[in-house]
Amino acid sequence: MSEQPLKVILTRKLPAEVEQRLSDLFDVTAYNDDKPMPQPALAEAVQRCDVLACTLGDRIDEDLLTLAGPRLKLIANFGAGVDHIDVQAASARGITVTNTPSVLAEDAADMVMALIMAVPRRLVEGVEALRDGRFTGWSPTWMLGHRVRGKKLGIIGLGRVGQAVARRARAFGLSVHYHNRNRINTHIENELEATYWDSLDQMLSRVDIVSVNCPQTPATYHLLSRRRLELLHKDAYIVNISRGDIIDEEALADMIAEKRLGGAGLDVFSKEPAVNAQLMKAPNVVLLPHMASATVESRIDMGDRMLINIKMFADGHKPPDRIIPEML
Ligand code: 8YV
Repeated sequence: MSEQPLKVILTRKLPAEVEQRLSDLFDVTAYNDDKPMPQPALAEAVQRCDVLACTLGDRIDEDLLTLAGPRLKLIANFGAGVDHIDVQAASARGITVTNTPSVLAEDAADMVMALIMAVPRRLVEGVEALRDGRFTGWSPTWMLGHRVRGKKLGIIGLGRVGQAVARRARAFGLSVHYHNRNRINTHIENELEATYWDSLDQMLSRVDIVSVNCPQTPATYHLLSRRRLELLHKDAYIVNISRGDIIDEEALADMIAEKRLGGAGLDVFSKEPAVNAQLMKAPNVVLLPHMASATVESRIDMGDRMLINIKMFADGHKPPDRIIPEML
């Protein structure tokens, strides 16, 4: 590595302390806007930096990577999901891609639990009823939701976030079921008292609540297809804080409108920031603006994690959070 500090281009405004720490170590150019960097600016950035520090919302596809200059050797993503980056194309050009896993798992799992509680217990409907002046006093028959305790939770993807969800879910009296690309080790399975389902279809037909916690990859695109959603019973709930396209969103919206599902708690959408109009209107859904990891603590930790990856790379080591294309 040369003595010159690496040229790092930040595609998005990050918490001030993160930007400061990065600037202390590297030659940083920050894009000081809280919007995704426009594609022409990204094209210009990849030509003149050693490290592109990007985030979700940036489209780092093959066309963009074709324009990359010879200096670009690391794409350090601020965030866990890398579905917006063509990791194969990067790897083919000798560019390493890293992400920031682990650090946001606990906060994301809290949000899953918040949605698991909010939908069956009609939290948002209750707040709205009160604000609209429809609360005329306690009633034995008004605002009845459904009990969470005793329900079966099916987690799709028992990685870091999925495991953190499972731990919380047990405390709420839910039984934990999971489907994962590979069965996890027995020690963790026993600790979580989790039942593994090799067949996603079979798990879906038996659970009451589904939590989507797998990454979006070509293999998980519309994993919850219309056919699979139809395997769920009509009072089942779906929670998704991962990526919108893992669910066939139109099918989900239709089924909710037709009362063939109990409801949904969604933090992510197919065409963010646009939200499906049918979902917007449904009373039994809780919709959030992609904020599962939105805590000051997570965002600072994500920044630190990104910095560690860049620093390790700058020092000539393999960054800890390398994405291995074959693992996607
Ligand atoms: C989300 C994210 O909260 O890191 C990402 O890629 O999108 C996070 O901000 C994530 O969906 C949690 O699983």
